[in-house]
Amino acid sequence: ASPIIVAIDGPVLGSCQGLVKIMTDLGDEVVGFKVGIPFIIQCGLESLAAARSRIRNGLLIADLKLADIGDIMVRVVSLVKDYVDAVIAHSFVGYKGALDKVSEKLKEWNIKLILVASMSHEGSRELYDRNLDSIMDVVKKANPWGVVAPATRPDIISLVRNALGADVKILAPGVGTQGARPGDAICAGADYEIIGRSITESPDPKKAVELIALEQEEALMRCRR
Ligand code: BMP
Repeated sequence: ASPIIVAIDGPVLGSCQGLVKIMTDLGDEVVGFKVGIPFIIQCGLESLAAARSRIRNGLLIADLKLADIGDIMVRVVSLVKDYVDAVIAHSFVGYKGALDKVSEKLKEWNIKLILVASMSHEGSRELYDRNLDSIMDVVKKANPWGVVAPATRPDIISLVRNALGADVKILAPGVGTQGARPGDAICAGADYEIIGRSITESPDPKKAVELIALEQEEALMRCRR
């Protein structure tokens, strides 16, 4: 499979049931799928449950962007824990009384924790990037399976990789619609590229994935030469 995680931020292929179809069609071509809040609100947990019961290959991530006190974040995750392999939380809430509780509970539930280390939009510089050292301290304490870092700013990906070492997965959004080129984030140290609209809104998502995968391979050949 190519190092792509497909972001699903709403009904796909024209409906909520499209999730099962796109996961079936692309399941062998990509590493996994990230389902966002717009999809969960619009399509409901039953759509997620349907996808989980039918599709078993690939990672299924609930992008809840949790940012609350620990007890409430745990309560939110308990609602999706039977349907997903991983959840995404913000790191700026800190460890004590927040991510400590999430981290502990997720271990018990065998669900992977992914923390936002930095974001792909311009405003991320205002808070996340300016405080990257403190953010990295929080991330290290929470000991997540993976972090999100921006494909739009590969220099930040390299800093995050250096700070966290090789064992933490780096998932990089911002490819395609937001302007980053396929493969550049991986060249900078990311493991996977999170890609949404340029796949889900393509008339032929499978073809879109094939073209992106090709571009990733070409970029890797250039940077690893
Ligand atoms: P798209 O490729 O359509 O721009 O989608 C990117 C996906 O990654 C969206 O689901 C968005 O919520 C997510 N994302 C992002 O774009 N930037 C971040 O910094 C963090 C994200 O999770």
